[in-house]
Amino acid sequence: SNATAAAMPDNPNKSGEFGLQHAVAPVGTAVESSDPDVGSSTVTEAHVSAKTGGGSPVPGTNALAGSLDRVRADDSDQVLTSDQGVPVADNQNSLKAGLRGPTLMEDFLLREKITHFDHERIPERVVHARGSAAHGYFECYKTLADLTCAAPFSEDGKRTPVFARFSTVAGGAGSADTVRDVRGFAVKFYTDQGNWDLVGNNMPVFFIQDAMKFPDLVHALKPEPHLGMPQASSAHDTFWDFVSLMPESTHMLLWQMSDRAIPRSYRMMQGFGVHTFRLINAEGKSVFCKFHWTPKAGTHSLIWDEAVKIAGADPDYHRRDLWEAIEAGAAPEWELGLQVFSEDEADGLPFDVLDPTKIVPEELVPLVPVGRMVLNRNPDNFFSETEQVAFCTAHIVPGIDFTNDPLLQGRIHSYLDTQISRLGGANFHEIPINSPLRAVHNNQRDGMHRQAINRGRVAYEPNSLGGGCPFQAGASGFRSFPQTVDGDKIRAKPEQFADHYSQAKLFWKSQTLAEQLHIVNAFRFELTRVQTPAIRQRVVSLLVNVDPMLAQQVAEGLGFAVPEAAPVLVDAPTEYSDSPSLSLSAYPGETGIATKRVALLVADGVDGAALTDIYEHLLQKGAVPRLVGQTLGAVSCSKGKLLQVEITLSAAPSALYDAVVIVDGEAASTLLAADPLVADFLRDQYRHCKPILALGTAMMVIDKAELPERLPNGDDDFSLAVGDVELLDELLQQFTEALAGQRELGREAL
Ligand code: HDD
Repeated sequence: SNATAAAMPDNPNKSGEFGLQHAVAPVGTAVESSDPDVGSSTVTEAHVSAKTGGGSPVPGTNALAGSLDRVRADDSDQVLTSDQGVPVADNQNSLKAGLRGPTLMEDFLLREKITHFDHERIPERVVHARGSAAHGYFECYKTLADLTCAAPFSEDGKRTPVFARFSTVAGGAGSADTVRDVRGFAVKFYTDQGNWDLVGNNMPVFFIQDAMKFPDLVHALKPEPHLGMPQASSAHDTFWDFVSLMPESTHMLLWQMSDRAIPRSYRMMQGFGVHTFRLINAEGKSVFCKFHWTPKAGTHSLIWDEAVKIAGADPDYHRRDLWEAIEAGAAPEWELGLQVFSEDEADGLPFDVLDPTKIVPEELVPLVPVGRMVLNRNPDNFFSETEQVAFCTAHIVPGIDFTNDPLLQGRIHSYLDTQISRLGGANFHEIPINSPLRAVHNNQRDGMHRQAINRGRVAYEPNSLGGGCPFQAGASGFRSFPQTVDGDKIRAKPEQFADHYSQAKLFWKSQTLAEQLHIVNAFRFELTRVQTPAIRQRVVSLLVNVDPMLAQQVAEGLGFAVPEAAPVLVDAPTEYSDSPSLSLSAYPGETGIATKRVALLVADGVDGAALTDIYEHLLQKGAVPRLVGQTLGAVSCSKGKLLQVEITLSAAPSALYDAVVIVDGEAASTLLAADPLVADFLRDQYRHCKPILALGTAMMVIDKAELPERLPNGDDDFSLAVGDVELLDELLQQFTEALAGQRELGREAL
């Protein structure tokens, strides 16, 4: 409700949304933003800067939230004006020569309004066009000063504001959230040494090894150019044509066909920096490092059939989920872990750490938790923040450096370059969401849309007229790691890059049986959509090198015999033992049932007392219960008070809920059992491996839907909590435990 939202600490200045009484920042009031002093612009509990907007920071408050106050506009209690601030008397009628006459050229108000409207759109991102973002902070557990002088890791408990954007890759800005795709995981750290962008994905490897192939990959992936189809999908000929001719993509293809590509929520997926990066400490000593984000809510994915249904029922599913969790105060959280290794250790690994199609298995280099990211504030304006945010792999800060990964090297150019076309010029760093908390001082000048009013006559260095300012930071500034480089100019790859299948094998054998089944089904689906038989065959010939059974099962679905294996280019491919951390089942999560959505199916005659108890129980544990009925309005209850239906079966189908509850009540159960929508609802809940709680007469509804009582292998189905009303407490506990964990994938016949 508005009352609870207004009481929320993280969104204090969205007054317009919460009624006039909350208006605090009328148009034109600027919050002090002078003197953003070095080193004090990152909020720890001890630090505040002028750019934070004043006041003592509440722990967990984002310094950026304050710094953006200077540009936040609030229309509460304000008169409508033109862009020039002229009060507008009539916003309904254009200025005409006579009541029925033509519109006058002099109608500057009409022309200003229409002109602005005509130019409201900017080019969408060439990839990752569809995304959602939020503000928050990164908190370092303990200083990492021995490894890096990077600002976010300089003190125990230090908090650095962040803005994180999650995205799909292939689809346009208006495409559905739940398509099969890689997800972007981009984090901008507003550190007190400038902005650091960690622009990663929810998978730790990539399709290609060299940036030279990126435009080819994306052209193959995007809708085919002659007919503009398919939208937001890799299931078409050009994509599979390209990857089948690029055996280095095999490892990534397994990740992309796995459940990682259909996450339940942005809040429930891992993030990876993908490349090997460098950390450098104050003495100039350097180590290699991989970045991992692990969600506190655990890793949870959709079932493919469910993902398809959600794409229709709620194309904004992930966007809504992120927004609602944050508005409800259930701030999503990830732990940052590092894999740190020396260059010598890297030399001893059985693969090249500069190859972005390879992971560093956690069995070889352990993952060390170093901090956490909490996202606790939604943007105020989608365009100004989420759309205009410009991530760039070139944005690094002292203490962090690149490696020679040839994919990363190309990205360093691409991200800066693309913003110039997308955001209209070289001054995109001045757009508020992109501007660093640390003040910018240099001799870059002019250009489209310049905001800063640089004072004085000096815009060059060295100078004497400006007292030599701004002066070089020297040792405290950014310095590249002085790696020795010696070699011939050459267009080629190291030999180890050619070991394309070993890690794909490692991934495959580290999956549970249920996960493997999903991978097989995904390959079958995508390749069935491919029309060219030779392409299908070529993909399967890559899979033969991963696992003959995998190839066999995919080939069976496509109706052909397993083809010969694609050539293996290395003499002695690496043998790995399996790596349990590569299975999604490794991360059940720590947040219980919080934010999980539960449908309580109701009809007249339902046991209102039990229903209210269960509803309260779910609310208390942070879940999101909804009374789902056949129509809106009140239902009369056999016990307890009248209850209002919140949403109907047809408006919010099963796929939108993580679990379902039906309580006792003869009349209600009879009505529900007779409704084919209810049977569909339950079958989908079952098929999507979700917990079901049914009490007393509700058993007749379950029977009508013909749900199996046991798992296909004969085991008990713990996620099916069905029984007499007297067992309510016990069954509710069983149901809650099932809902807190991962899904009962054992329901799917293997
Ligand atoms: Fe990229 C956007 C992640 C390879 C060129 N990329 C983009 C975004 C993410 C990634 C998360 C969206 C950022 C946002 O939310 O605004 N990209 C990756 C990862 C890669 C990768 C994890 C491999 C490890 N990308 C990659 C290569 C190139 C690009 C090799 C070009 C040589 N990526 C871009 C881009 C985009 C982009 C064209 C589109 C919009 C943008 O940058 O700002 O420059």
